[in-house]
Amino acid sequence: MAPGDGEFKSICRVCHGGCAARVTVDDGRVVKVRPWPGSPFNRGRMCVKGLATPQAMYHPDRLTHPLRRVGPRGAGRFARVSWDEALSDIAARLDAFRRETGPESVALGQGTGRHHYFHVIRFANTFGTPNWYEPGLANCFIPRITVSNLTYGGFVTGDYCGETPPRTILFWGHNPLVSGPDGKLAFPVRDALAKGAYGIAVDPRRSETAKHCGLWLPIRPGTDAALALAMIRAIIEEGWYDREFVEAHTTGFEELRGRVAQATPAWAEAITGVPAASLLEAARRYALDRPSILDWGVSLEQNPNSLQTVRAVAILRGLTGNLDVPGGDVFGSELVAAYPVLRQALPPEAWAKRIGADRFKLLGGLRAFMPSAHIPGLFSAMRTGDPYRVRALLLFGNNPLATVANSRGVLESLRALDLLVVADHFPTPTAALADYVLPAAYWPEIDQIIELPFVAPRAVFAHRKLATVGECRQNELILNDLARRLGLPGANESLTDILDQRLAPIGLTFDELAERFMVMAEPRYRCYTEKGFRTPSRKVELSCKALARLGYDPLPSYAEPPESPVSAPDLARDFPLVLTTGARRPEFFHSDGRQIERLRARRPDPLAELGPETAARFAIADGDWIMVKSPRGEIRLRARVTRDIREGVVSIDHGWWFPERGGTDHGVFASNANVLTNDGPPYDPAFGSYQLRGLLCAVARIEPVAGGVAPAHPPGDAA
Ligand SMILES: Nc1nc2c(c(=O)[nH]1)N[C@H]1C(S)=C(S)[C@@H](COP(=O)(O)OP(=O)(O)OC[C@H]3O[C@@H](n4cnc5c(=O)[nH]c(N)nc54)[C@H](O)[C@@H]3O)O[C@H]1N2
Ligand SMILES: Nc1nc2c(c(=O)[nH]1)N[C@H]1C(S)=C(S)[C@@H](COP(=O)(O)OP(=O)(O)OC[C@H]3O[C@@H](n4cnc5c(=O)[nH]c(N)nc54)[C@H](O)[C@@H]3O)O[C@H]1N2
Ligand code: SF4
Ligand SMILES: [Mo]
Repeated sequence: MAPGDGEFKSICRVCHGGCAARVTVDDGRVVKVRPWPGSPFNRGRMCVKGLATPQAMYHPDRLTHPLRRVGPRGAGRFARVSWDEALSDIAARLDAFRRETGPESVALGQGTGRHHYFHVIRFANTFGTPNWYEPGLANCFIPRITVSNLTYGGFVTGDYCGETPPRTILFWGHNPLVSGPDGKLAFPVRDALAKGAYGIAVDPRRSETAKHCGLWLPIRPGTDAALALAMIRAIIEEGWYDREFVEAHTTGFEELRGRVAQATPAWAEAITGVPAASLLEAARRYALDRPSILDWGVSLEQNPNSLQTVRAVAILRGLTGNLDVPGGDVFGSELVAAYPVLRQALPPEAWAKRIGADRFKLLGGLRAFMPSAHIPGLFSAMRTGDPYRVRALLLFGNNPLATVANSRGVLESLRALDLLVVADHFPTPTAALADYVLPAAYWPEIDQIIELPFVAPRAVFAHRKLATVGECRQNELILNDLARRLGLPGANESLTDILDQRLAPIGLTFDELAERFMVMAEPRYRCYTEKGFRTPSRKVELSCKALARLGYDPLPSYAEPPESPVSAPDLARDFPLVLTTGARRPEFFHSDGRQIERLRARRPDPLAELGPETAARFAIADGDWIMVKSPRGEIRLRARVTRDIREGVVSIDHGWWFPERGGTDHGVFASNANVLTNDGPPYDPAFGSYQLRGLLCAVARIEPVAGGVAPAHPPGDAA
């Protein structure tokens, strides 16, 4: 037995989740990952992705040492270098850019919220660049958080683990049995449904979650705000709202009532395709069969009316009093101190240079929850130099060639850079374009505290480094090393110093937390009865004054998606179907995991789901390879013909590339949903969100290859 061998408690972070796990280390290697039964969140269960952790960590493709580009950009030729060589050259070049074209010409990017999230912001602030991004700021989760803060003074989350079970759960554009996002794991949701909660799903697909629901509302993608407005109206006009709560704890009721006056069930049915009777039944149950959870997803944010869509849905909680009550939606918050992102280090003149901040005030302005750059604007600046040159991009856990809208535009942007640095676990298509590729640590290889502020009850766990693979390093340590070389403020603070600072409010050091593994807060309910809600009015803001002050509509409204059969009938002649992208799959996390054999074996091909009538119209059979085309491009996927989707809608997977394929782009343009999406305007006026769900498309069957045998990758691809 080597020192450090044994069995350890840890917490899986392949997704946002946070399943407590038992990790077996033998001879310095992680050999097994199993669930640990002591956490109320996963209760002794884990999913296939988490269980495949050892296969991912020791995969032959895993990046294990730093690489420097030796051929032309994109040729995919790299040479091994030491960490010192890589980081000293990167630091020298960043320093030169800072002096020549200003710190704002250096951008940082990261993928969806992972352990290093705040450290990337810390680095950007201390380096002096306002230009960092994360896909969620405009299109995922931050609109929900911001709207919750504005409407009821904090983010709320379903009380799945409390003593009072919910009676009704309204799942809106959300499939938590698969996605279990943001710290709320699939398992307690599954248990609540199994114990008899009545589920309602608003989803164009009868998703895994919808299959466990009593009522499915098969909505036309992109029209959620119309449905929500009509539900608001029904709840008000039928008298289903909580009168006492509304009178005592809300403002703007009469204005809201006026705003939704025309939003009849028939009006909403014509727009959304949801039968009026189902809409009324959903509204009645959610309002009256209490306590109710409203569990909402990313679909509400992937459209250019995200602010008002999220607002319309958020208001339902306020009208029905399902807020801060046992078995309803309760407040999450941080148990520990905020990560020291050193926001004050960013000079005021840099704030003004943040790309998009002048237009999208809740994305990049001073009132934004986590001020960041607008991704389409930033990528456009890389390729056009407008409003100024962005010359360098440092990426930590982001594969924009696969996951950012308008993949072809992203390629052009990345090619135009003077310096691209990519820290990742695997050689992705994005990494193939880099000047430096840095090997990042996997979750059992890092020290961190894993906080779950958006679960009930709130929890914090310690993550201990249990193994090291090759020369892989934790992202925070890479950034700290660069910060030291550049002489940035805070560079001498170690990661342990930071973790100890954060844990001070609960009176523990990182080592002490690691001993205990997990600390959980007592649940609290109805705090508003003492101090009111944490909004300026101390009430739930049905009409939101803060929005009005920023120049946005204080009341929710519906806007037809810009590319739809209604708003673009001419285009719809050539592209007659409605496209939605990115419904999550259990095996993969976005673009991750395609090289892990046991995951890929379960889902070998990218899928396009469509209904039997729609398929028949285009002579498509289940299992055929098809072309899905939008005004931006075309990709190939395998058809799944199913009754579990609204007719006239095509739902496609996102994040696809083919690690097994030759070439340097690994077929990232063959089946990638973002070849079809658009990152151009219109944008949501507050968040800068753009349409990923509710576009137009056409489909056609592709001739099967000889013998009808499924090709290893989509047919007809030149690469
Ligand atoms: N069309 C369409 N596009 C979408 C979406 C959609 O629904 N439709 N969803 C969007 C949403 S909501 C999001 S959040 C984004 C996600 O977009 P991304 O975050 O870019 O997606 P991932 O593929 O999860 O992560 C990118 C890379 O991070 C690497 N990685 C994982 N963990 C670590 C780590 O700890 N350190 C480092 N250095 N690297 C790591 C992975 O190997 C992977 O290559 O995609 C967006 N794109
Ligand atoms: N396994 C796995 N888990 C994940 C991820 C992953 O890639 N893989 N990604 C993580 C991330 S970053 C995120 S943001 C979350 C997202 O997780 P969720 O919020 O659950 O979102 P999705 O699964 O993308 O979509 C949920 C449902 O919305 C439906 N839908 C599509 N378009 C519309 C629409 O216009 N309106 C409505 N009402 N419904 C629509 C889809 O059919 C789908 O069933 O998942 C997280 N968890
Ligand atoms: S649900 Fe998420 S945290 Fe849990 S095992 Fe799966 S990947 Fe890991
Ligand atoms: Mo996301």
